[in-house]
Amino acid sequence: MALARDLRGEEWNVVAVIGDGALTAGMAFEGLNNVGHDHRRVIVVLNDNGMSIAPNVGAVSRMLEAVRTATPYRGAKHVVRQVLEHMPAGELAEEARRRIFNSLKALLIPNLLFEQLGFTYFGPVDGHDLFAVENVLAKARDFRDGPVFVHVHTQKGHGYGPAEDDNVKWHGVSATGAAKATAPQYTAVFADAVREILKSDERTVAITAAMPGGTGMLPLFSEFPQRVIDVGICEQHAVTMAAGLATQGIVPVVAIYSTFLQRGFDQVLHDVAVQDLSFVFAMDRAGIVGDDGRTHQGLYDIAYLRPLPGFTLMAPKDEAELRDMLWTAHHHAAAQRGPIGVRFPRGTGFGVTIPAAPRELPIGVSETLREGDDLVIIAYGQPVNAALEAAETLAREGLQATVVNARFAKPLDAERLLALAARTPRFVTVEEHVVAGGFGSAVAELLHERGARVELEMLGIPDEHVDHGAQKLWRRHYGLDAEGIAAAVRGRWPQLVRAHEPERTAG
Ligand SMILES: Cc1ncc(C[n+]2csc(CCOP(=O)(O)OP(=O)(O)O)c2C)c(N)n1
Repeated sequence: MALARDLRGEEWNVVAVIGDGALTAGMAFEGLNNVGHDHRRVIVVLNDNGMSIAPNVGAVSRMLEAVRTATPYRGAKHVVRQVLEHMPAGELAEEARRRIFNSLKALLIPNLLFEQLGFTYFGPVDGHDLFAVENVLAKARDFRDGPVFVHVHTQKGHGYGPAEDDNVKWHGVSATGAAKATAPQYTAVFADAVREILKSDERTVAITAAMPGGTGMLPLFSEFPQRVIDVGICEQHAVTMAAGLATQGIVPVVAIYSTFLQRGFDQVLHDVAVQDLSFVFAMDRAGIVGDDGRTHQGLYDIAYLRPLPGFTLMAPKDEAELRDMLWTAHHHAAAQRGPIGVRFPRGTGFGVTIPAAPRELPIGVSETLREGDDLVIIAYGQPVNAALEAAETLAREGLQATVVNARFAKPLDAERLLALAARTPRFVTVEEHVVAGGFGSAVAELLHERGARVELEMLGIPDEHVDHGAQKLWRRHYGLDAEGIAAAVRGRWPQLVRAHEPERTAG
């Protein structure tokens, strides 16, 4: 925006506000680097509360913490000036003065990083002191010589008791009135499965990018202090760092939400897949995420991972299968068979029994849950249960569906699907993902490639963005619940429904 302003020769201010957590991302530094180099008038306000969602991590965070406790910048500058005033005058002395000034500043003020990047540093200022903030912002506004960095200290949750007491929990809150959970959260099952894996294999390292709580991994940090790592909000680095570990025979389990892994796509491609490294990607919040809204929808991961050679992709039908899939993924990666991803949804499981020990699942093999001769419903991951329910509804209307839990989007269970295609050439695919490039697409590609003639109905998210809203409502809206799947079948093959309509008694 500032560049556009300058190209047009206009005069206005551009203010970028960033959190200290967000500042751990590489892109933030790419921006600072560019603006600092151009000496462009931009005001960057750092809202520094020492917290990401959880306590912030990293060397920059440590540097910012040092600023909190250091001599205030203005005071330090004053001390430096006083020292210099006692130096003799003259040209040589002027150069010495400049050098001494810079060295002393560097010694006294830890945040010279921003100054070295070409910014003039204002602060730190108490963000809860309105007058102080107004004052420093006015100075930043009127400053004419290049970019300005305004460092504001705040307290996360300030002024609201519950949030001050537990600022991690209160980072974000859901709508009130949510139903009491009757089954475990997928996230909790995931964390237990990771614990099981960390215990079973010392070569395993689990990595999160600033989501220790969100991924459920928080308790694992104290249990495995060396092998559970938070790298900050930098998914790209998380992936490439894990790639480095994998080159040394370590088995990384990288837990990143589906939507955030998008940030690390090129790293997944170049630093993992191209290098033939073996890896576990655990993609939480895959599918419709509900209250988190448009930016957090996990609707693209199949499409962006499926084309990468060597990748294996799985999705569990319930929480017990999630645990088996992580176990399977770990074995696969530990045996150096390439990168493997497991996507699982936000929210609670189905309350199924979790067996005593995890099982290793055969790669690329589906599970048939129900047999019927009229059509085949193949679901991937979370919608499997809805597909089963739809099949039962349809059965009451006299229409018999086979229901397949696909388990794998790559490799597909080609043998089974082609056998079904030959027997029952009416397929419905169901996934909580965009239809373009997703699981249904994979099935369509397979059928086309093998010359199988099948009438194919692909259910998923159409070509539009999905906004904030309860998962249940969106599933209904897109016809991804049992009712929607049954309706899609009736709509696509009305002749099947008619064929089974109860005969009317004449007369
Ligand atoms: C790319 C990406 N990774 C992770 C997250 C999850 N996340 C949301 S807010 C947040 C913490 C942000 O901390 P900070 O920038 O310091 O802002 P604050 O909430 O403290 O104001 C994280 C990690 C995200 N939104 N985007």
